[in-house]
Amino acid sequence: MQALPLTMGPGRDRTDGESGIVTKTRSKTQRPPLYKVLILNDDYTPMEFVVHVLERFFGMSHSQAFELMLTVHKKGLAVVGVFSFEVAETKVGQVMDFARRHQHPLQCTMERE
Ligand code: TYC
Repeated sequence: MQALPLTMGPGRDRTDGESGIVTKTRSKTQRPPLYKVLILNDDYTPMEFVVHVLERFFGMSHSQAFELMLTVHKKGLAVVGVFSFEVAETKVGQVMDFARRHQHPLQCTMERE
């Protein structure tokens, strides 16, 4: 059997029943959608609480967290990170639950990128 050039990258071999010509089915790999996690400003949540949330749930250093908190304070909101649906959903839940338990009105949401 003759070797065929692989010009189409990875894919499944198909053999046409009649002619025996080998063709390739292009495998279009779809990337899963990503979600932005946003944190929103409000007038009541203490700045230090927001900094703590960013350190605790988003693995930020104190200075990174402080800087992002100030961005939210000044601009109204900011993207904290971009994650898969499941990870974004978990982080939003953790932040909302933590804020509620401390009786702060801090809001955290997610949005498809
Ligand atoms: N605006 C709040 C204050 O002045 C601080 C704050 C920052 C609250 C960021 C929420 O996501 C937030 N105490």
